[in-house]
Amino acid sequence: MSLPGDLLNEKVKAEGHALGFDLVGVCDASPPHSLGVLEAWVGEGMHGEMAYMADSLPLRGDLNRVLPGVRSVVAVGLNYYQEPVGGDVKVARYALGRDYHKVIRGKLKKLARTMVRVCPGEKWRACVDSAPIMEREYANRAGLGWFGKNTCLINSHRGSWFLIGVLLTTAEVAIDSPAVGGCGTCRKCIDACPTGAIVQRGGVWQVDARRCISYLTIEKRGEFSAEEKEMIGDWTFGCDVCQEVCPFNQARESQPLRAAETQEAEFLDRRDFGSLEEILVWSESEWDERTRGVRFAGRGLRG
Ligand code: B12
Repeated sequence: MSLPGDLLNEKVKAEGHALGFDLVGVCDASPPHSLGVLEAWVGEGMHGEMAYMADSLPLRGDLNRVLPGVRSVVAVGLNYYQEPVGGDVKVARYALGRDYHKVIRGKLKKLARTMVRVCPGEKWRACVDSAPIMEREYANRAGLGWFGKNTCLINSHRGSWFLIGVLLTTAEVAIDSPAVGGCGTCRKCIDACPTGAIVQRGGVWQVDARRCISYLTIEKRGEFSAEEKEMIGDWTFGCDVCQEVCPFNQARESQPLRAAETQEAEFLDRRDFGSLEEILVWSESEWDERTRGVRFAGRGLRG
């Protein structure tokens, strides 16, 4: 027999926090409200060459496709903030350590195993970017944060330096309130973005991936045009500019959780080289050996 929904909510939060998640919340599994925003974004071609974003569109409207009978969504957030220490090659903070997909999925699977014991007969499925799920919307509905103008999910106390994972379940877990907040008149991220990638469409702020340094350095295949090279500057994997300038990410005495260093040892900077020149003399096997499992190594030595 399963526990009542409110006790399940308490249990999943306690277990989630014990596993190291900084944020845990629950929402219902009804279809996403913002599918139209995604459709318009893809319709305008803002996804660039990320064909998976267009191909998976028809699947994103119903979580039953991912877990038949799903009733609740547990959303988790894991802080990855750190000051880079390992070298002078510019890598976005989320990619300095072990691949977050592996780290979060590992913890979510542990959480799922515990919850199966608590409510036998119910199903739990861990997802981190791996399934066609609008993670930011469900995380918003579960109370983790609200949509900033840079499109990142921002938690009023913690800012936006957290990664998201979700655990779908057929169990009926009591839900939390959606996060509310907003950027007000602030437009620091829009003005600071070196490539003008943050644009407004129909009153909603979006990132035109084709101009986003993160997309250009991680997702885009093939050669860069001269304009793209100029846009990328000295970033080698991802970009943090729109988060670095965000007021919600500035440490303050009254907000000790903003830009607090991550407690996740697996995320710590694993670059063991100083400069790009050093890497360029490595062999493929040396690269594989020295960057195994590290997120920024995703594009390989040539990348
Ligand atoms: C494709 C993708 C990218 C693309 C496109 C980014 C983008 N903004 O769309 C690229 C490669 C550029 C990218 C970059 C980055 N990404 Co990315 N990315 C994704 C992915 C796979 C899908 C995002 C998506 O659906 N985009 C389509 C657009 C239309 O959706 P959206 O921007 O989320 O917009 C929503 C809001 O605008 C919302 N909305 C706006 N107003 C309102 C109001 C209400 C009431 C509601 C309900 C909704 C709503 O509606 C839209 C649809 O839901 C997600 C993982 C996932 N499965 O969701 C990770 C994800 C969004 N990325 C993440 C990260 C960390 C990054 C980077 C910071 C990495 C880096 N340092 O380089 C950058 C940040 C760039 C930026 N400012 O977005 C995290 C974000 C965590 C967070 N706190 O928000 C995610 C969630 C991955 C994860 N599992 O943690 N990413």
